[in-house]
Amino acid sequence: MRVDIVSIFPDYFAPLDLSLIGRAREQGLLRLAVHDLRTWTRDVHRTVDDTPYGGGPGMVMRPEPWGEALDALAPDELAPDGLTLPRLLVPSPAGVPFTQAMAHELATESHLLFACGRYEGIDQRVLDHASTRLRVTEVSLGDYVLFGGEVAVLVILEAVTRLLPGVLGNAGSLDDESHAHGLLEAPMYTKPASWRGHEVPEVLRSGDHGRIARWRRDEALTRTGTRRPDMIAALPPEILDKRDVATLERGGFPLPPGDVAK
Ligand code: JAH
Repeated sequence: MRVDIVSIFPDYFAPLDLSLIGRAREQGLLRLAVHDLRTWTRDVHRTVDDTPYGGGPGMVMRPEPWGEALDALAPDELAPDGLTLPRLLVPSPAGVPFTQAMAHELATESHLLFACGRYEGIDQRVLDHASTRLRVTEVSLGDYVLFGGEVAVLVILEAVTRLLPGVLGNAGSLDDESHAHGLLEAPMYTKPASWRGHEVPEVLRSGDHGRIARWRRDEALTRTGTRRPDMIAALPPEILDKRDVATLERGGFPLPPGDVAK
């Protein structure tokens, strides 16, 4: 996968040299380049912002540098493979919610291009114009406001990169994790069995794999019911068996609408 990032603060992306993302880059699984938006300014002050039409506080990112940046990084001419037109992602509190499902979808793309806004955002015409050539998605990580899109890009890239073939050693760990099956995960423990007066639950030391699986399922259900009732309501009811229903009813959690499995 190829990834280009455009930002007025390229130093924010230093962590992408580290850890598993750094290794994915060294292995050639991820070809990542960070670009300074000011590369595409033409005035002596390398200005990227201006006052908003219609008035109001703050500044808006000028369209011209963004237009030139996107022209340079997503040229009109397709490469011979016909697959190099990138998907343009723009973090914004006004975007569509970023989810694990979207991370999986983005992990299938061959080229992602991230545009990091600052101030009150990017002139709307940049996205309107880009939409005539590229697939543009404004994406939100949650209902809060940051100084700019940089940290959101780090989050999105981490979620996507770990899904790329060859990046995670153990492929199995992707299947059971939270959000893979619509429930939060059961708590995890390691040695020692007793620590500062807190014990590892006996069932996990029993060696009885059936009991352990049932316990973990019940913990996942009750945790999700307590912390994320919205996720219980959104479960496909057919993934719940009779024992799941009994666990949810015991906890007083409402069942998702529809028929559960036998
Ligand atoms: C703030 C440009 N959903 C997280 C998020 C993403 C982007 C921004 N804020 C929050 C943001 C200012 C300018 C983007």
